Amino acid sequence: MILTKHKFNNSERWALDGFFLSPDFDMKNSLSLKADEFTAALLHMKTHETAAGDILPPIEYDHEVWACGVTYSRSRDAREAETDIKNIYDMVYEAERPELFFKAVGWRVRGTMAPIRIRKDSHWNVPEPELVLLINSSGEILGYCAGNDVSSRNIEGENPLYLPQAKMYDGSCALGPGICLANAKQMENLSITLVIERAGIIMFRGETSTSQIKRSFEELVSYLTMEMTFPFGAFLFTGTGIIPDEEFSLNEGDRVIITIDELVLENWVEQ
Ligand code: DO4
Ligand code: MG
Repeated sequence: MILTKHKFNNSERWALDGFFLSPDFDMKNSLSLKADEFTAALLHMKTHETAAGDILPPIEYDHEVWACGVTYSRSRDAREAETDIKNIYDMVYEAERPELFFKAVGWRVRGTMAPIRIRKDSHWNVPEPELVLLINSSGEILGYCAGNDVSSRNIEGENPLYLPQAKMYDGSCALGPGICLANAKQMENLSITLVIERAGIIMFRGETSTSQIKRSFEELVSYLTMEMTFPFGAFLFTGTGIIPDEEFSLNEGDRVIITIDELVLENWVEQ
């Protein structure tokens, strides 16, 4: 089951598998339901109206988006190479406590077929293709979408304390195209691919699988929810397992296509 959000008649409507949900559907309050009640509510709200209108990011304006880091060995290795401050990424990769950081508030998130951005004060920028979890207010995993944690490598590499500036700015967070409802077990072996095109030419192609992640999705959620309540649920990036080679940096106009199983998130880069 895939949940999408659409711009329709100057308003916004959620849809399930291509059919609008009733206009009364309230995503935020529905995320206080338990997982089985949430699915039942969606089925109850499904209409026979075919969904139409541009696809919006599958999130509400004041939802919080959080992110985990260094959960795949590729992420640890690339970051150890980009910084002079040694071992911190090794240490967090091996530590019991994962890295967690705030990424975006819902209104700042871009959807599929929308622009993402690179910072004007950064010269080394990459997309990070990640599986993003949707959790409810009880911390249950309800599903996932594809996410792009667009990042500046030189700002984070200069000093890890600059991470919020490397990762949080307008156009640095994309989610979409919809939310695939699934439990953690069903997410254990999903393929993730990243393709970057420049003027119609493929500049980079990388692939991984969620089976390569160091930690379980439940573990990541348990740290996020340990000392924070999310009455309306939350989104959680689970870290990247694909980082382009050191020579690569995003340019204005590049197309970034992230595929996670059947979900395809496509964006282009604006300055
Ligand atoms: O430590 C920096 C952030 C790591 C990250 O965003 C990732 O591994 O995906
Ligand atoms: Mg990341």
